[in-house]
Amino acid sequence: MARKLSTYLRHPVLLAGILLCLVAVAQAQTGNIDSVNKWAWGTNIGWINFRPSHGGVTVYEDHLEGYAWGENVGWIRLGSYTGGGSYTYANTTKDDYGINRDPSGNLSGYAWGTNIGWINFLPAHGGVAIDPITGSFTGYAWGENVGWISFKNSGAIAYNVVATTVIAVTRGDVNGDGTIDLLDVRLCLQIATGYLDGTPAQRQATDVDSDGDVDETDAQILSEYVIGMRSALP
Ligand SMILES: [Ca+2]
Ligand SMILES: [Ca+2]
Ligand SMILES: [Ca+2]
Repeated sequence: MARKLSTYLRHPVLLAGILLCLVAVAQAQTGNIDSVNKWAWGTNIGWINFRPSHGGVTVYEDHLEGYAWGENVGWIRLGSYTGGGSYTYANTTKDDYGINRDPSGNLSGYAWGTNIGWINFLPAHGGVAIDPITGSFTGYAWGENVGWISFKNSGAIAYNVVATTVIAVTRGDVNGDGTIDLLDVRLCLQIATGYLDGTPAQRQATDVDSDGDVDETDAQILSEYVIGMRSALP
């Protein structure tokens, strides 16, 4: 027999658990798109907000989840999955659709607009990517009923969709492309010297000696590893 809600409310541990769940749901809905740089532009449908109230898009390492809001077209869902972590959409049935992200940041797959149908993130003559370094979306998606949707413009009317906490990078792979090479050494040096800030995940990946900071020692260790003087990271 189901317990009454009042039973849970009298039990402080259960109540704390319920509250934690509610907080987790609220955070998941907010997503990880920047609170200012959250706008895409549809040629025929106007602004699309990737961090709307009561919604929000989350960029995970290999897929996207959540909802964007089109001012003229309503909710646009970036994927049918809601579990976070690692996931790849098949995009072969209406129950398993969404946007995938490859290790270089290129997107593919379909979003679904309640009022506008499928939106292809890897159309002919277009395509969308998320820069692994900056989290910036670039390029064009294609809505079957609404035409082009643009994610960045630096002209008179500047806009961009930018993810804030992008990628769970592995140690040493600073740009999150799946290999550890000289590009990562360069990024490590740029972060160590303060030329780049890096995202929290990148700073974590760059701290190869795991002492909590990013400095020349990390750059030295990483470069020794890349040129073969070390067989493993510490
Ligand atoms: Ca790399
Ligand atoms: Ca360090
Ligand atoms: Ca150090």
